[in-house]
Amino acid sequence: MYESKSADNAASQILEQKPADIDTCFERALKMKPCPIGAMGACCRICHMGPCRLVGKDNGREVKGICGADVDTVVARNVVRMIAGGSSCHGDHGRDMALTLLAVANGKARDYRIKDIRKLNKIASILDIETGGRAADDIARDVATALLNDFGRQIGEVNFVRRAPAKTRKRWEKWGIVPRGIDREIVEAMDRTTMGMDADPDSLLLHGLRVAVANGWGGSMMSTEITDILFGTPTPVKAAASLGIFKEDEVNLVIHGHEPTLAEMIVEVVADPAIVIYANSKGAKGINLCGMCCTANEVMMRHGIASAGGLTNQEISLMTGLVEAMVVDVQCIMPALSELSKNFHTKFITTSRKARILGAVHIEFEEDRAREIATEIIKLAIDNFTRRTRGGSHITESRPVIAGFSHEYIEFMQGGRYNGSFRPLNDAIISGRIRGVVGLVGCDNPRVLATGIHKFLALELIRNDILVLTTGCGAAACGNAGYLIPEAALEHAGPGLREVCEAIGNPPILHLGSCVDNTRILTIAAAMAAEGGLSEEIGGMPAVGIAPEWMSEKAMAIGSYFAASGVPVIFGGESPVAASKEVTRIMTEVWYQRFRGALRFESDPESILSLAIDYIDRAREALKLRKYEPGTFSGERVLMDMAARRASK
Ligand code: CUV
Ligand code: SF4
Repeated sequence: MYESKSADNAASQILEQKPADIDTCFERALKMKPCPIGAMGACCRICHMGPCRLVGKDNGREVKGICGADVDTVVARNVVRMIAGGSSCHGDHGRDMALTLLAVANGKARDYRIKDIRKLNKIASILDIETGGRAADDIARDVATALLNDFGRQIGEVNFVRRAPAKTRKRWEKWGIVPRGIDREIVEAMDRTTMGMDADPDSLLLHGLRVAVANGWGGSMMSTEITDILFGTPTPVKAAASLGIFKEDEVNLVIHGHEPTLAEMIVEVVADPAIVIYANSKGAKGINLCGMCCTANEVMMRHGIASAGGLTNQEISLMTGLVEAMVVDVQCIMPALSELSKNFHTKFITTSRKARILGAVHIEFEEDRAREIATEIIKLAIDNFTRRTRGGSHITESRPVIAGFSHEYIEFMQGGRYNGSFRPLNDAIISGRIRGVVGLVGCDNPRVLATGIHKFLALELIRNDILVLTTGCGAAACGNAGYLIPEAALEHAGPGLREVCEAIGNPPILHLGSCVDNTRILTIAAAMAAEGGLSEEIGGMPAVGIAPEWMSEKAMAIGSYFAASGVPVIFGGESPVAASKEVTRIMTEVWYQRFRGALRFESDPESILSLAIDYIDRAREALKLRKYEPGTFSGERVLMDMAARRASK
């Protein structure tokens, strides 16, 4: 039996002191044996003739479901439903952001105002919305309306698909996966995977990709862009990360979940001198606002709010005994928090109608009363300060973090406001200083040494001169490990990557934000293709996605949109398609031929690393780039476009 624990230092210290009668996901992971049939994708419970378990042989023939569905069909349907589930989650997140933008534009959410007019104009111009001489609210109303139409559109194309490189779009057109409307594709996924519908694994999986593209270039991307418009496009900011961020003499308020709308208002209200005086009146020195999971990423990127970590730290944070209140909205919130909080003085507060948990205090968020609700929540936390019973976890270590690498800033840092471009990055890849780029993203997971595989891969990748872009709980894992600072480049990066980082002053691992902000990586990849000198499409770039500890359906959606966009993606853990050789082959090989991307599963961390490096080196070779050798680069910075490079061959 494996021992389930966390590779996060502070987390393991707290777990070691844990009273025996308290369970966390780590203990539950040890006790809960995964069903091996479900784990490999071979369980179908789509209709009530089943559930059918498609394992073993029957008189030498493959076992079929009662309806006759074979294992390939069942495995494919299960994956497509996962993609649909994850896409719904991030799609609804995008929809909520668009509705907030609309409410702000219509004066129905008066506590908010549009912070980034530049970005508003940029998005408006992508959507062909007139900006000249118009009031920001009018532009915002049109932008919100245009993006909201992406959900219910029946025919046509999701708007942001046009941001993908032309060659990438051609592949989508050829294989019929250009998404029409976000909701339509998800409904069709549910339809096709119902009993008696699509039984052809390839056809099913192609639709899975269509849903995923609607998520990546639709729901998730609009979420990122609108969040920037409303709350500001991130620029680098210093923050702290660790379970040691809680303060014994202050009110500790944790904001956990995903949508930053309420969190932004809480950030604003905790800075109000009147509320600080109120906290003082209860004997607290101040209010210490802390983030958890992707809400943490959102407010860290924009305000430098400290993060307590990712998925597996959520319960442990309460076990410090220092949390006056944890307020949650949607996504990745363990229902366990409600019961766990009863062991401490902690108030556990749910705020979304979509995510209610029994035993929680429910204060429903309404955007037209945002300030009032934020104030109510903060006061509840302050009033709870005097009820604190425990002395605290006495963990004080915390790591400095530099976050805030929006795609706009990454462009800016390579040459300034007027000369910003992706030329230097492309050149660094061409010259061999940077071997390639990896998006190291996704959840942390108690089924493995939690955050441990993220940490291992992060260091190994930068040692190999691979620039790492990170989001979500991967970013939290790297942050808590102390890897998100420029000094990490000096200490761990290979010579070429170090040189680039030193010239620009950036860390070798860039924190790009929350899970929806994986779309920033799409935007960067599209910009790299447009810049020239590498691939003309996203496919063929020396770039790989890795989600080594994934657990969420959202991860499956994200992995699939990267695969469809042309990025080979490697997921850790046991393969949820292991039961079907055919589905595995389609996702690994057929997708690679058609889209130059793939989604594959590999549980061994060393193998994940070598697979990733292999994809990168093969892409370099196919692009006829200099063979990567550590410490040797082509002397001068080459400034050639695709045509010039072709001519010189
Ligand atoms: Ni959507 S999806 S555990 S918090 S990255 Fe974090 Fe980010 Fe996975 Fe969830
Ligand atoms: Fe069994 Fe077919 Fe029903 Fe699935 S759809 S549960 S395989 S009978």
